[in-house]
Amino acid sequence: MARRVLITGASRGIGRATALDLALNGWEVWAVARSGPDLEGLRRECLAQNPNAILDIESLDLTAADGRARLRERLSGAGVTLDAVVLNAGVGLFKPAVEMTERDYDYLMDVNLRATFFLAQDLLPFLRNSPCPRLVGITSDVSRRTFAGGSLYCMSKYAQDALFHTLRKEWREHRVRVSVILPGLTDTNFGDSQAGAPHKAEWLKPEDLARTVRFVLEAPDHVVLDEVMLHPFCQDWQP
Ligand code: NJP
Repeated sequence: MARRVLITGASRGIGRATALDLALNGWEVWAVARSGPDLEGLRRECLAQNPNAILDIESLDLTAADGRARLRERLSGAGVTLDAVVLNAGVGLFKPAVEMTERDYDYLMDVNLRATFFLAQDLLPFLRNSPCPRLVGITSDVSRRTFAGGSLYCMSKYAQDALFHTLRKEWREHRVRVSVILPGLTDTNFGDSQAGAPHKAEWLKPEDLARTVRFVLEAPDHVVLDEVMLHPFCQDWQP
């Protein structure tokens, strides 16, 4: 039977590539993001490549409690058991800390922290009946380093790292294998940047992350990849 995975932030970038890769490799995918048209485009592309692929889409704002409640109800109503959850949605905002406003703070923390925290709380129970449940957090190499202009973003990624490591301990008794993937520079539209810009030519591609997520999800049952950090070779990573 096909395994079922829910992926957040699936309308573009890393989440989209991951949803497509998993759906084309035999997973049943629930793809979640705000942009309905982008999710429709993802489904069309997926079915064009394999008409038998299963890719459901759910358009909602993860920062809205009623949106998250709708997702919960839809999963409960359909009697869904999930085998994996990939919490990937995230936003970035980069400027000196002294220039950050409370609005900036709320915008970034609402997605990266509040939504990630409450989604984990909402979705982990749907993993309970899976024979080999897995939770994957797409965090960042800035869960382990800081850089000028990245105060709020680095804070949010350090905190996500703490959350996933805590969940690993709390959900061990339910056999949930919790992994974090910590990417370096990746060529997407992240933080309002331009995917495909010339200076990103040597960066990781979303497909590199997609392959990594599948490797983590398809590890033998007795294996958990606690952490996977990956960088483009051009990025000289230092903690
Ligand atoms: O970003 P991007 P990436 N409700 O902007 C969704 C981490 N990372 O793929 O709602 C629901 O292309 C948004 O969908 P939409 C990074 O921190 C990246 O690069 O339609 N969904 C879109 O699908 C993040 O955690 C780099 O706008 C919401 C997705 O999130 C993850 O990788 C380096 C939402 C963002 O797609 C994916 O980033 C690194 C909301 N309120 C870590 N807000 C990098 N790119 O260099 C956003 O170390 N989304």
